Formats: sequence, C-alpha cells, structure tokens
Amino acid sequence: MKIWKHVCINVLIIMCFIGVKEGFSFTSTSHWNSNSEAGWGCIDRSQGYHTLDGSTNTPDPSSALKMVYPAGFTNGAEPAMCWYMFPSQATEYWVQYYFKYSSNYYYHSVDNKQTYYFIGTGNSNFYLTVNGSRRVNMVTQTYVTDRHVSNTGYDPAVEPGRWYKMTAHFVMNSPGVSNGIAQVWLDDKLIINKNTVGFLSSSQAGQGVREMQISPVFGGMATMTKPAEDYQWYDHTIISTERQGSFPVLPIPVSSNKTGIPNPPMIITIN
Ligand SMILES: [Ca+2]
Repeated sequence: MKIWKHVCINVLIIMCFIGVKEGFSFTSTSHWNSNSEAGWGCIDRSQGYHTLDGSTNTPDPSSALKMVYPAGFTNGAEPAMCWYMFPSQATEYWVQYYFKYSSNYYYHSVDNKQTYYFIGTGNSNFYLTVNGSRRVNMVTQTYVTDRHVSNTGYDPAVEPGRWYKMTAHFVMNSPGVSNGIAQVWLDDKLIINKNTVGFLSSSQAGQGVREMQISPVFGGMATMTKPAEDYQWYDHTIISTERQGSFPVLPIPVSSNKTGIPNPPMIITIN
C-alpha cells in the first residue's frame, strides 16, 4: 500500500510537470481579417488610426492591417497600437510577420519602429525597427540598453512599396548575464545573430516576455513631420514558443559582432 502511495504521488508530480510545460507552449496566428483575431486588440492614437485593407496585394489574402499617418504627423508617436498578451510569459519564442511601407513613405531619420516586446510586468522592452538608413535593427531598452545592428554581413536597405517577411527568435538571458539570443531574418536571410544580449536583469529572474505590440512609432528624438499621408501594413503575424515549419533554419548564434563566417581565400592574379 505504501509503495502504491509513492507511485501515485510520483505520477501526480510528473503530470504536474507535463501540465506546466503544455500550458507554457502556445502559438497565435492572425491573418488580420479582423482586428481582434487570435487574441489581438487595437486602439487608435491621437494622430492617426488603423484599418483593415483588402486592396494592398498582401501575400496573405485578403486583408492586412493598415497604419495611417496623416500629413502633419509628428515624431515620437504611432498612429495606432495593436497588442497580443502571451498566455504566459515566455523565455524563448519566435515571431514572424509581413510588413510593407507605402511607396511614398517618409522615413524618420532615427527609427521607423515596428514591433515591441515587453518583459515581466514593467516597461522593460525591446523592439524591431527600420532605422534612418532603412536597415533592420533590434533595440533593447532592458537590462542592457543597446542598438543591435547586422553582424552577419547581410544588411539590405528596406525599400518602400514592397512586402517583406520579418522573422525573429529570442531567448532570454540568464538574469544579469548578457547571454541572451537574438536572431532576426528578413525574407529568410539572417541579419542579426547574437548570443550576447541582456534582456533580464538579476532582479528579473523567472520573468519573460508577456506581450507583443505592433506599435509603429515614427521616431526618434529628431523633430520630423510627415509631409503627406503615408502608410505601413502588417499581416500574417505568428507568435509561438515553438519553431514553425515555415520558419528559417536556426543557425548557431555567435558571440562576436563579426560575421563568424571566414572570408573566402583571396584570388591572386599575376599579370
Ligand atoms: Ca491577411
């Protein structure tokens, strides 16, 4: 009887662990056929608004999320903010979405922010952005505030008027140690591949990311104003604690800011 009691307790403990693990895994996919699909919510800000657009040639028909920046829109704000609360805080997750800037898009000279990720219960966050040179950056406003730029040798300018696919994989660091992973792809090509990121401070042990926001802030501290109405679009957002089959192959993160890929041998020409 005593043995069976122990067996039963052990089975319960194992079931609890399985339950925690299962509860921790999640995947949310929105096709933006409505602004409340798959747990998302949206709110307009004072200077602009969002809408759903079925006429923008999205790679995920028929509808996409459209962010509208009216003429005169000034820096430091977003037209609207859409958010998704994670079912539980994640220490590792993937995100993928499509985005497009309108053909007349007026780029801010510092940042044209896209998506934010909030940690724990406070304002500690990091975001994916297109900087003033139209390069994809990842900026941490966290334990270690930093701007992460390409370290793979692939660093294309983001052109207006066409759709791109952004994919990212984030793994929180050991609290207080800068060993977090950030991997960012544009159209399946790796731009950022680091394992030196400081997301969590030593006082944030046990915390993870709680929320994703599509919050495309125009700016930047530099004072700039939109000369004409322009737009950003977002579509087919996937957030998951698991790597999806359609995602890029996971590379080994590197610890330096160099590419990590050796240069090809020089070809010496003797005239
Ligand atoms: Ca869609």
